[in-house]
Amino acid sequence: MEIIVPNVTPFTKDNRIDKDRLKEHLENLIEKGIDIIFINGTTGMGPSLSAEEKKEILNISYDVTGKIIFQLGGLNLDDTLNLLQYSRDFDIIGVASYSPYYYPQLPSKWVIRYFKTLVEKSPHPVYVYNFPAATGFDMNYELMKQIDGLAGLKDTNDNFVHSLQYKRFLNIKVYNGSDYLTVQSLTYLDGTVTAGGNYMPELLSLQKKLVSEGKINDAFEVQKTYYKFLDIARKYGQMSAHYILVKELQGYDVGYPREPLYPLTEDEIKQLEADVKEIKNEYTFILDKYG
Ligand code: ELE
Repeated sequence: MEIIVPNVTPFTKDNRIDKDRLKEHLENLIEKGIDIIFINGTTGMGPSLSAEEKKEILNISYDVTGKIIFQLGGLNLDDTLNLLQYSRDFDIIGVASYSPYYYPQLPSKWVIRYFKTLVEKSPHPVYVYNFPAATGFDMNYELMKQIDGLAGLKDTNDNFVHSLQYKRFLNIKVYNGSDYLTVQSLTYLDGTVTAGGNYMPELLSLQKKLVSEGKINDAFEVQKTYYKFLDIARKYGQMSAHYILVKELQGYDVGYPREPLYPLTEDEIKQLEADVKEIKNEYTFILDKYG
């Protein structure tokens, strides 16, 4: 069972990747027990990154750990195949891609062909990143069944039955990517991919430990606290709130998101800080109680 964090990508004020901050952040996540880092995911603003930047992030991350799933999808297949080639020299867990997105009503045979091409050309195990709410396309288990050689799938989906179907009908690793299904995914699937792990790695590791010890009810108690901070993130726009929450709960700066995902305003930051202050004691209390 694995806990996977799709890391935030720190940008500088002038919109470049902030290497030092990215490194510091990943070091902290690994130290706190995160098993795998999912780079260039949604939380990492994958669709806003150029192919060169995706490479740069792979290089910086690899200085910290090889426990990486390298998300390299995009709408220019040449770029994606070049990134696959480039990844050859890195000893990583695997590569991943979301399905081609934006274009409406893509014939599923094209999407299948896309993933088959990745499997054929990849030097690493290939994971499908299914996020129908974002891509407009659902790589359901019936489509997945038509692609041989896939290593696994991350299903970012609030419909847990949908995630369970992959486990039931396919012999691959299955992770659910909804922040609110961590304990459920650790219990019934191969693990969880959760953005909340960026700012709550201790609570995430604790959920894994309790599930592995069979203490599911305790894990649910920890998850209740996890939920409270997730709710705060969503109140302000989670993609940008992540940057402030890392500072509040982990104590270091991860820079800025990339516009048009705008950073929170000063007023929003103040309100968020007040929200965190109200429940921050609970974070340490729950760690002491169950840790
Ligand atoms: C998820 C989001 C999902 C994380 C990634 C992820 O960033 O690559 O609101 O729970 O659907 O996409 O954290 O957010 P919710 O897999």
